[in-house]
Amino acid sequence: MDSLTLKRRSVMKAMAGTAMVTTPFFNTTANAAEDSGEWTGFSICDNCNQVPSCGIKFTAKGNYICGVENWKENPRHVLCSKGLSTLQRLYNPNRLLYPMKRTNPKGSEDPGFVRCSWQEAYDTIAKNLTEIKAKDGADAVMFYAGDPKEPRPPIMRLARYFGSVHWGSESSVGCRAACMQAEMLTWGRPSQGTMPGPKTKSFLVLATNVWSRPLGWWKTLMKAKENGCKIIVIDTRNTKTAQFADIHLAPRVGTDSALAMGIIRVLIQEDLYDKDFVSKWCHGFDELKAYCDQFTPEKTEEITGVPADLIVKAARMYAEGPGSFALTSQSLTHNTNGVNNARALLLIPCIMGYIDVPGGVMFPTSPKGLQACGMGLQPKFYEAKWWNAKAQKDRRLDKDFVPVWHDMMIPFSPNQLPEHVKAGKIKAFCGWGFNVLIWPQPQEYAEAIKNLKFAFAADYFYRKESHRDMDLILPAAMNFERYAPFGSYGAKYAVRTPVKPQGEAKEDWRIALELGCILDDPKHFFDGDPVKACNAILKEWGGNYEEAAAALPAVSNLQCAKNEPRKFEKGKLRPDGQPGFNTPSGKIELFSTRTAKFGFEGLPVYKEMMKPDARFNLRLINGTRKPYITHSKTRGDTPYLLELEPRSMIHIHPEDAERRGISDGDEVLITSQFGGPVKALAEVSILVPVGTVDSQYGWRGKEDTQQLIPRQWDPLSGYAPYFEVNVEVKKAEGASK
Ligand SMILES: Nc1nc2c(c(=O)[nH]1)N[C@H]1C(S)=C(S)[C@@H](COP(=O)(O)OP(=O)(O)OC[C@H]3O[C@@H](n4cnc5c(=O)[nH]c(N)nc54)[C@H](O)[C@@H]3O)O[C@H]1N2
Ligand SMILES: Nc1nc2c(c(=O)[nH]1)N[C@H]1C(S)=C(S)[C@@H](COP(=O)(O)OP(=O)(O)OC[C@H]3O[C@@H](n4cnc5c(=O)[nH]c(N)nc54)[C@H](O)[C@@H]3O)O[C@H]1N2
Ligand code: SF4
Ligand SMILES: [Mo]
Repeated sequence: MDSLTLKRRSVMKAMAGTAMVTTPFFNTTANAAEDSGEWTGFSICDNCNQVPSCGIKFTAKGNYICGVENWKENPRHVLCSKGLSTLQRLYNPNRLLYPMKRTNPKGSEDPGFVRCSWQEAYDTIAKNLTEIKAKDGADAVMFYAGDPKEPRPPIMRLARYFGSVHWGSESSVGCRAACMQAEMLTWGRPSQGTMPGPKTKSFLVLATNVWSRPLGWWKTLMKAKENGCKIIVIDTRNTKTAQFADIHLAPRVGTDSALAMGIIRVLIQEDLYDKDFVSKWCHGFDELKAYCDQFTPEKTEEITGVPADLIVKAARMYAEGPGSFALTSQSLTHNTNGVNNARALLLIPCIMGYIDVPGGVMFPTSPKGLQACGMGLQPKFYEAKWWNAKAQKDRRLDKDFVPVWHDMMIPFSPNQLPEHVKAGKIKAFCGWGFNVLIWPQPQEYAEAIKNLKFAFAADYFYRKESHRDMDLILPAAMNFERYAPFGSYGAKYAVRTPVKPQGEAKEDWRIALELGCILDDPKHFFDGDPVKACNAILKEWGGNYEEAAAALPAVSNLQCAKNEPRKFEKGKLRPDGQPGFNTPSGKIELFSTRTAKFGFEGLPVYKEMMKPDARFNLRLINGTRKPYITHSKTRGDTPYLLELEPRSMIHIHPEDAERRGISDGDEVLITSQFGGPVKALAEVSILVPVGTVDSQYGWRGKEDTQQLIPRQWDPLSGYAPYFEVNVEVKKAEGASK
């Protein structure tokens, strides 16, 4: 018997009978679960996944959760429609509850999935991955997580110990990480801005949709306005936030770099910027000044569509600051000049010197090394050093595709998966929450999955378009059924008291850790126990899962340095302790030495978007957020949300609708140069400006708008132009209301 088989056996033995972990502090819950008494529990919502997750308090009878409400001690505690309806998802009869294996050859319309045991599933995975590693090397196995952010830390650890550098996630396909990249290029760390406080005089909302934020976001904004803070919204559409703003600048999609340069020019010409801060702490001001000179208010109006006088007015208003901003968006980066568009806007608070000052953009202090869960949670846990070492970096397949991204980010860009599979460089795929509809031209990614030697995915549901050609599908436990990860809110953390998973579902952390125990040393994987893994992370910051559970409903604290302004002066923003910022020049980079090093422009320059023509004459924003939709997920999983919007809808301006003979509620066909026609219902609305339509991505079949998007990329991030393409919209033949 080989050592792999031995390890597998011992793990399976240890797992036998562990339907529920029996750590002592769970006894009350576990007993309650058995005797069907009523009890109160706590969990974290994972439905919109991008925000720090909201806390949920629930009432259960035995193992059955019968009600959810706001967990008011949690820093995020106002549940939205999606959070409140997670119970419908939990008890959806279509849930995937058992491991499934295919019985028909790949490519068959019916894959013939049948139930199998976890033992068989793990054996199959171990056998295939070990064989591929022996023959083609560990890098031929790709590890991936889609939008779900919670499972990522142990998957990264699994990839690292398996030895594959090919870890990719939705953040490296196309989410907020390209904005993060813009932030890092500018001041050397991620910062999506600081919500306005008592000292904030002006606040820029950068392409952030109120419907994408937790409800508390809107309340903070309303309060700031009441306190006299001026709100400037830069958003192509006439959103709720835009209507409430003091000034709404509505640039055409993808023209934000021109708008930013126009604003910067006013600030420089009128001597409103912070000269002292710029000369001491910024790199590249002269280049910026020379470049922005061409963006006169009139020229900027011509490019962006924003009236010249409004540009001047907004610049002056922001100069009244201290001012801050919110860049929680993904939208700015979803075009072929995306990172530059985001970077250019970030330079506005920089030249105003609003950086790390009260009322401005305060970089928060967090427990040392704490990162967003989606980026791995803790460098020590996912072993950042290993990922960043040259030996690993050099092997990554995205090195030539996106050199700047490759240089600075840990997840590799998986957007060339079809090419890598064709070239025989990727042979196997291990996915958690995998959805082909995330990509433009999804059929090419589905084809790539089909052509792999081996693929599995863990999910809540069986998704035909993504899973049909996989070898195995594993049932993932939902948020109410899992311990890991804890909710993380700066220096505070919140733990969960889960119910027992339905069927044979397992939490993602457990699946990744158990696979680690089988493929590597169980000691590296906390014997497969998610709570032990959380404790290894929390220990670094003085936290502990059991103690935090005993303190519920209160949330607990982690060790964290006190925040103070102007940390850059005291060497607190750089790993070497020197004053300045963590960029190659040590300063805020108005001109990026990093992008220049790779042959790109150092300044965040303006570039023209794809041109409309006589036929394809409406710009499509393919995927803006709505309060009751999350990506592709909420459509079939949650009947309540589906009831609110049962079909793909597009917004079209009344003038554009009239010109095309389209009335509210008509069925329309959308076509682009790259695909279609795709069906949707029209909602005639001034939410969108003339010349622009918006849609929801994530609908399936004839409503799948991803067919309209080409596989073209922003060379800095590798992101697709989801929001750049021009389309034709016409009334469907015989369409009626
Ligand atoms: N309800 C809900 N909330 C969510 C999600 C969800 O699916 N549903 N998803 C979560 C995730 S993963 C993410 S990444 C975030 C995304 O969060 P956001 O980026 O805030 O959401 P979007 O609605 O895509 O875009 C924000 C705004 O950008 C504007 N916009 C589009 N293109 C441009 C442009 O070129 N320039 C300017 N200035 N404005 C532009 C749009 O009009 C829109 O109002 O939301 C998170 N929250
Ligand atoms: N056209 C267009 N494309 C886009 C975007 C856009 O705005 N427009 N937005 C981009 C952005 S910002 C994002 S974040 C992505 C969305 O990223 P996707 O990965 O496409 O997100 P989802 O549709 O939520 O699908 C995720 C899958 O994960 C499963 N799942 C959910 N939670 C869990 C979990 O905890 N564990 C496991 N194992 N599975 C789970 C769901 O059932 C679903 O099958 O799309 C990107 N693509
Ligand atoms: S905003 Fe809504 S969906 Fe997002 S975490 Fe909070 S309750 Fe869940
Ligand atoms: Mo996202």
